Amino acid sequence: MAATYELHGEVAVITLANPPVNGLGFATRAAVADGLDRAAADAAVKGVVITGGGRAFCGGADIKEFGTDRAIAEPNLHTLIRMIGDAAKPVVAAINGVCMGGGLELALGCHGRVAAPGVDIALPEVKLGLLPGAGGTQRLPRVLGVETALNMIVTGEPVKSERLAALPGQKLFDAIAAEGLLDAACARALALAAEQSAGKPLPRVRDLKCSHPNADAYFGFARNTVKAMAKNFPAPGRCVDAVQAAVRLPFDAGLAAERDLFVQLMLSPESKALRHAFFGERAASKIPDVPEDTPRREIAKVAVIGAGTMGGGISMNFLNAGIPVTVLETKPEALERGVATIRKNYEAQVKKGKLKAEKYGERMALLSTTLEYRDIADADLVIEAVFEEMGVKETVFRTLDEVMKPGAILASNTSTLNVDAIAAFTKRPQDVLGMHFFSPANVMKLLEVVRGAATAKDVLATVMAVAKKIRKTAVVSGVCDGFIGNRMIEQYSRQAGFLLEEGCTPAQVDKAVEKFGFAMGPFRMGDLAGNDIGWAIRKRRYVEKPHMRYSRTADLLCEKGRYGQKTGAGWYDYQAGRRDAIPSAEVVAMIDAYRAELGIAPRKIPDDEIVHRLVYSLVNEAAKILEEGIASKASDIDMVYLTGYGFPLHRGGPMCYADTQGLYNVVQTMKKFAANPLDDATFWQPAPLLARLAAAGKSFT
Ligand code: T1G
Repeated sequence: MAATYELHGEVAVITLANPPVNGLGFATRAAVADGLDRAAADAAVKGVVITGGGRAFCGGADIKEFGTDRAIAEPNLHTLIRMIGDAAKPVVAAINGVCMGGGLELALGCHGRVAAPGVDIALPEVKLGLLPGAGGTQRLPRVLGVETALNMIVTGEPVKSERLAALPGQKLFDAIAAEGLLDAACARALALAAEQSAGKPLPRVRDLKCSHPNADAYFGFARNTVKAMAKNFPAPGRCVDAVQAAVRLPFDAGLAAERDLFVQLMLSPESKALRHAFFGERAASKIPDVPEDTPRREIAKVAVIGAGTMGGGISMNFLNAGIPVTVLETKPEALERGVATIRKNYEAQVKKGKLKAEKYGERMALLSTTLEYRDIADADLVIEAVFEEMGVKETVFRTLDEVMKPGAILASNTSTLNVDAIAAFTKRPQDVLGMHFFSPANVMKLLEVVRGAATAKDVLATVMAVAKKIRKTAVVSGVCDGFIGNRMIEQYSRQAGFLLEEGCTPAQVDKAVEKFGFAMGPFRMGDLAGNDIGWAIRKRRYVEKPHMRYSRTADLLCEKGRYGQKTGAGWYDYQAGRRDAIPSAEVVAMIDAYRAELGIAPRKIPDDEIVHRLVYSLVNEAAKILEEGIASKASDIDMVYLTGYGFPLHRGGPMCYADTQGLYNVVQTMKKFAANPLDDATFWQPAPLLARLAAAGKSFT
């Protein structure tokens, strides 16, 4: 049942019942409409209350229905809200838990609104690349004022109900009911019925005036502010247009203007990308063969082996979540250095006002250090973050196997080494897995959870739940060289090197990719992360994959000691203490000389070829990863790239972007790349899955 109907004295109470957040899907809308009809037909009913069952009043329109007939099937949200406003008897919303998007728009269509304190009130549509499409841009300004409403609509951020109720002159809430929300709402409905009997018309938000004393100046300012913050996203600007229409036009004309803007945004690639990312984030935590109710182990204490950059950052994630951490090192000075770095990071946040001093103290109080393995024996989860060399991992995991209590989860932060091999150093491979954090570990959202062949399901379920607690986007990867992200980035880096050989400069490649939307191009990224890291990995791969050709340009750079920002020079030059990447004549000359040595005549390479060779190299490798089962779904791969590699959110990730280009077109473009003798024809053979989907006119997602 998508909504229930029951009488509370002379008031009919309609309760939304579409768990988990009472999304206003077709069934729910139809059930509410039926309830309204029943109440209208029942002479004993004097008023109606609409409320939400479970933990939410309503989380908005049912996004899962978007793009299907059900989303617009009558009664659609507009019709339902109009039915409420036109009802002969008063309809009051009793607002609990969460009231967002279409849910708030439904409440705004009611004649009255009573909320519990602490309710999250929001119009978050902009986060999906949309705008409130059921009257929110026309009604919210009428009850909160233009500026407060526009700010909420453009940011999409929730505001607590009691804060809004305290705003002078607000007409959003008739009351805040700390207790007996339903009774208070029923009383309000009966009071409105009594006023109505005395000849007072039912109050409707649409009948309120909407104005601003300096409208043109204010909206001009708002438009400029929004343009600056929403570089690749059209929705915030359209939100300004819709709210301005509320000031300029009569209500129904404003509603029509809002509708037009909403439809434009719904069809935009940016909104499709954002909706894809919304569901992708939630889908990532679901592992096909691990049931949601798999029991989890309790993680009350964590140990981290290694107090280096990664170990320190990893520790901070748990301290931030209020989980005690013991950091183990082999030398006191390493511990001191590690703790000093954690302190410095927190102090910087306190200085910027991002962290309260007492919170900083609380977190540091949860941190302890030791040189003795016996001191971490009772930890529930231990994360190894030592030097990326299998011999060192072996020593650590053999020791952990000896020391750790039964049932402790043993995780490695390795970024490429074989997790099954690591698990084999222990007698408890079922308790071993990879937790690959991305640097800086206390900042980057992505966590690759690497599932070993023996990793137990409850260990996986536990780590996925811990990841949510430390606010990471966890994606499960199988075991292969580089897991998901780094295996794909290897092909991306190869293409970047080939582009230099064929005629590009580092700056040209970076500019093209940054124009596409990446936070940083491959060469600026290399200078930031350290070119020597890739150098070390390539040396290992030259041995393991002799057939795989790489451009020598990156090796030549490292042989000159140009590791990047940390050595003051990399692909770019850097001035002391500054991070600005200055194109380097020396590096361009080095590439020119190397190109001449290879006998390659440089050619002008267009930006779209640069972008497509880099992005489609990710897509082709990803299709193999998907087919091999290393990743279980395409959206997981997109989440890896959106949260760990700076892939532009408005493109939705490599797989989503390939789908918007059409897989047929992707394959045709790859054929052109395969025909380039200076490229890698073998690599550009479409992955079998990609070829099959393209031939069948299908998509990844
Ligand atoms: N539609 C469909 N499913 C939804 C949903 C929605 N609006 N909101 C959440 N879910 C699913 C979610 O996918 C997950 O599913 C489960 O509910 C729990 O979500 C006309 C057009 C409400 C604050 O943008 O912000 O109204 O993975 O894990 O942490 O103007 O969900 O379990 O299968 O996030 O407690 C506008 C989006 C829609 C709100 C709850 N509304 N949702 O957070 O749970 S567009 C939104 C949220 C609209 C109108 C327009 C959060 C939440 P599964 P969760 P949570």
